[in-house]
Amino acid sequence: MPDRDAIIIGAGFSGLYQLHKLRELGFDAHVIEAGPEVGGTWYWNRYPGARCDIESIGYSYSFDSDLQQSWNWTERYSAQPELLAYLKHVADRFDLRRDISFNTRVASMVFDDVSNEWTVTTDSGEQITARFVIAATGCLSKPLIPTFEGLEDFAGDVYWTWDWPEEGVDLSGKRVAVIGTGSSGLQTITAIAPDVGELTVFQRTPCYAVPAQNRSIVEELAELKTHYDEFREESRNSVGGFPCDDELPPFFEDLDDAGIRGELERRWDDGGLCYQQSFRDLLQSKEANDRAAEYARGRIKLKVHNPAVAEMLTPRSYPIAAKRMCVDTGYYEVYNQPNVTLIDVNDHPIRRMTEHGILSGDDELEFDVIILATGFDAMTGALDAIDIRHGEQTLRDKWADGPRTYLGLMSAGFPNLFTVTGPQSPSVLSNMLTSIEYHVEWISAAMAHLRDHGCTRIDAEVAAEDNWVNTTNDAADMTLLPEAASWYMGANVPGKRRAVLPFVGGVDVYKQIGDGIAISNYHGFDIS
Ligand code: FAD
Ligand code: N01
Repeated sequence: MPDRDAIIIGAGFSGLYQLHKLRELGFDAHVIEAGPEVGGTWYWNRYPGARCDIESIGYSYSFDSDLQQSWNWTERYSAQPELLAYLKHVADRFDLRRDISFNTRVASMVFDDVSNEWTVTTDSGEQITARFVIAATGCLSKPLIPTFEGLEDFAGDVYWTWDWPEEGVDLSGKRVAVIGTGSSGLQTITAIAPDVGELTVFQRTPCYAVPAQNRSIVEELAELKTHYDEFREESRNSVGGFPCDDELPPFFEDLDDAGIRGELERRWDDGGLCYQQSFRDLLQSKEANDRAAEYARGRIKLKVHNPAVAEMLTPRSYPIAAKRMCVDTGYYEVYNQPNVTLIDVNDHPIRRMTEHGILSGDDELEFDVIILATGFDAMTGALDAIDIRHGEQTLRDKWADGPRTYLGLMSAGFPNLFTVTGPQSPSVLSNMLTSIEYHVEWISAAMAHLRDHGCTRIDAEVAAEDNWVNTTNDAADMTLLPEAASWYMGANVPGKRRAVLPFVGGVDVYKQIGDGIAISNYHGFDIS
């Protein structure tokens, strides 16, 4: 008998719920977490200004009505301390900590065909056997550390957004450089701009940022809670895992020019990522996309006083929403401050770091602090970092030309290994909480199904996987996503094979497929 029914890797939103769910079903499960605390994303990303960009009432667990009713979100978009407090509360409320090993990293795991067990080895050399392993390792948990020459020569302080010092950093009056203008950079820049002495932002590609229109929801929360069940049901059956008036017509159908503009204006002013669902075919139709992009560019221009800076901040090289959109709370206005400078690294490349700062083009710029907000090896990075083996095959080798999965839940040839929000599932194209809960529940039901039928092994069939990979790639090719060098495509990681990593068909469609497969006795899975 294995030591455990299941080892779960990671104690973020996914791993915590997975542990709770398996316990509820009577499985003996244990979590291994590299960090010293629960929270995953919300433990590691403690940088100033970090907050979610899906509304808190949706970016939270739905599985327990009492939890949902008793927790009081204070803002439309919660800040990192509140999200971490929530995850700590969940861990305590459901007594999860006693089954979590902290400060422990899974280094390798190997599957035994005779016993149908995984042997999991940690970075301290400890070995644990388990019937199942559930990788709840996160889509955005493996940081991308660019190799800036001379970084070690820099005499000032270097901070990474994904591992910000817990005690905080006093940046007041300092000369600060920020590299990266994705969501993390944008939130950091906005939060620190009022305090720093001088701020220099190094931008490679401008983002499209919609206003958050963040606000206190203390007054409206009681009313929101009365509709929670309907709201969650709508979320599960929506395109993006969060209701956004999904029934909108495709571009041009029923809408004249004024109607199109009105729709864009309404969504922009309402704030948040629903802007990218202004038209159902915004990611398919170039014309629809151009209209939404042009409108966004116009709104950006209105916020920035200096036309040359406004132009630098205006994205033109890729379709809107083909890179993850950002949600801002005063980002563009930062560039109206006299102590803030924007540098386009395409015109002034970062040649190297020096003792005093950064050699930017031909100029050495002096800084006290450099902040790196350079992103993640998304979706496959955390799994690639583990040596996952079955016989002669490693998952890393199998995925060298791009991930191959069935439903983003399993990869053929690696039995009894499930991935929560794995590649080729909606994951990062959705409200992750909706997708996480769906996967945790699907995996748990599959494990119970095996147990109820006296089975000990489940694997994806190669033919089913090939079919799913082709379906997801074909669907992605019909979108504009491949036109952007984004992390959705793996394009931000040097040497990584470009492939659209998430499933683009929507949470609602994916759920119908996943439910259908489960009901049909796990069609496409080999169970014995
Ligand atoms: P994570 O939270 O990433 O947790 C994975 C855990 O696994 C980590 O704690 C990690 O230490 C651990 N781990 C990884 N490898 C190993 C190993 N080998 N051994 C042991 N432990 C390991 N999504 C949204 O939908 N809305 C948002 O607003 C949103 N905001 C975000 C903001 C930031 C700053 C970032 C980085 C991401 C954001 N995301 C958002 C995506 C976010 O990652 C998910 O919403 C969600 O938090 C993922 O939870 P998870 O448990 O799957 O993974
Ligand atoms: O990472 P990113 P992130 N020289 O990859 C630049 C979620 N999230 O951590 O675009 C110069 O988006 C890079 O440039 P380019 C969300 O899903 C959510 O910000 O590759 N620049 C880019 O500007 C998000 O999408 C929130 O040309 C370099 C930036 O660094 C995902 O996490 C908050 C460089 C990286 O941006 C990742 O976001 C935070 C180099 N060598 C994160 N290398 C919310 O708001 C990279 N860059 C909820």
